[in-house]
Amino acid sequence: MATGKIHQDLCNLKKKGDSAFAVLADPDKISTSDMRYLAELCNDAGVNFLFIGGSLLMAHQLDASIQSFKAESDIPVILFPGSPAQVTPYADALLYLSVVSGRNAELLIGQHVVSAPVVKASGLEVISTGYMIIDGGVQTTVSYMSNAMPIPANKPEIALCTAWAAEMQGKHVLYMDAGSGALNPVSAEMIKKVSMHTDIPLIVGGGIHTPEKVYANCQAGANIIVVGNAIERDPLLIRDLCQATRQGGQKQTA
Ligand code: 1GP
Repeated sequence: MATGKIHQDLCNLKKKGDSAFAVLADPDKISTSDMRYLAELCNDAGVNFLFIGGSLLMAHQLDASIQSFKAESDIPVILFPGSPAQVTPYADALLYLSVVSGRNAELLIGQHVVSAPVVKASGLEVISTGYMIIDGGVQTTVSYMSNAMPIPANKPEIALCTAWAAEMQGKHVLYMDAGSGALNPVSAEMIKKVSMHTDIPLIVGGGIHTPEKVYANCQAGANIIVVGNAIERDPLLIRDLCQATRQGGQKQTA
């Protein structure tokens, strides 16, 4: 399948050993007017991507949130959907997630079949994603909603074999997620193991709060760092997290 510009950008990050920063916005938690403010902060800090979506959305303002953001920013908007109902043509790309860490057939292929006509018609760039939920020390929404066991945090070899399987199945990217609000983010050791031995871009998120952890993850080989909760609590953190990503990515390249 032909891939698009955003996927190419991610492949370039992997090739160069570099990192980029993504803010995760949950449209249930941010008002559409605050999305404009968030866009300004992202522009000023040099954020690379906006991820948008949630395991469970109740407020029906996904389209309006994306439109508000796009009114102020050219940063690409990537859907990170918790369900097929979160596919909308207002975004630029879709992380087409298969929960490869679980054994729930619905999240491996079932919901993809159901949503295929909508995804096809959307015109979105589709980025096929091997999504790996890693135990973050607490039951997260994604872990509960996926009805599947996460990969144990202290088993990097299971993470690597899962990543290999996803890569050999032809997934475009890998996403290791400790889940939003995780107590323990994915360890640098696990990131390094997966990154060193795979050739597709690696996205890492869940429970990341500090520039130090961002920097360590970039050095370990993460190509995109995703932060949601910490930025909801303190939007001004975006600048420091972005800077840590640039510094960590350069270090990875060196
Ligand atoms: C969750 O990776 C994201 O899917 C972000 O997690 O909200 O904990 O930053 P946080």
